[in-house]
Amino acid sequence: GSENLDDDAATSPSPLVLTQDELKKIAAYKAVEFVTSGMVVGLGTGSTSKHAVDRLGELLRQGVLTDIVGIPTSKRTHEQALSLDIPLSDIETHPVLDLAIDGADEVDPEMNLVKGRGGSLLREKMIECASKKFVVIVDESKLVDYIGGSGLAMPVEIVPFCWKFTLHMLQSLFQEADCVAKLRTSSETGEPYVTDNSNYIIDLYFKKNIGDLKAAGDAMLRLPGVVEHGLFLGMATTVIVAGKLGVTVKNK
Ligand code: ABF
Repeated sequence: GSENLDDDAATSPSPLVLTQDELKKIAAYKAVEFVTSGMVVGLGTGSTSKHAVDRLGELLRQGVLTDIVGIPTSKRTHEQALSLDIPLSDIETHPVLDLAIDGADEVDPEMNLVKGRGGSLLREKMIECASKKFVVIVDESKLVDYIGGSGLAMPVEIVPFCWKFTLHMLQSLFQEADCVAKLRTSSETGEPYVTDNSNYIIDLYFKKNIGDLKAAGDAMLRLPGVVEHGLFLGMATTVIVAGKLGVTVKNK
């Protein structure tokens, strides 16, 4: 009843207990400390990156940072950055970025990543590959002992043409890892989820360790219907992890 709720409110939460979103914000703000005036900066996608883009907009508005060019990794981030008056461009105009900041779905001890549960992996990979530095921002829930260790999806962007064929090929590729492949659908409409590049996403679920990550990534790219996969290997130069005990910054 309401009395119990009132009791709870009186005893918790303690002001020192941070929510997951507050942890994301701490990691994001820390990453923006790496941005200096004049930089070309890759702007990530997702709820963690959103805080970084907000912070960048704030520092520009305050005049603390000047002459920043942002390169958004999704239409969503493009809209957000526009609303914050962050000057924007693309990798055709700026083929080399100084820094990119983005979230991740899994981070292993070697700083390999799974990305793409937010649906923007292709643009993220293109832009983050073009960046001299790639700062990954996560709360500690994203840390895994090995890639696939969260039991959650590894996303693969594919062309819509005969998607069931590509789904089947992906699942067969990883049969030794007991892979189940599923087409991502919109929770509202049940229709296939469509990426910013008008493609579909297959989410791969593994019951066993997938083993050699480089080999797995290369094998996926060899399948003709595959556009890009969510394994980001050897790309992160810094990982910022916000946890209940504080923030850690790990460099390559
Ligand atoms: C992007 O957003 C994606 O690569 C990743 O899938 C997702 C992480 O989202 P969040 O920060 O909301 O957990 O970084």
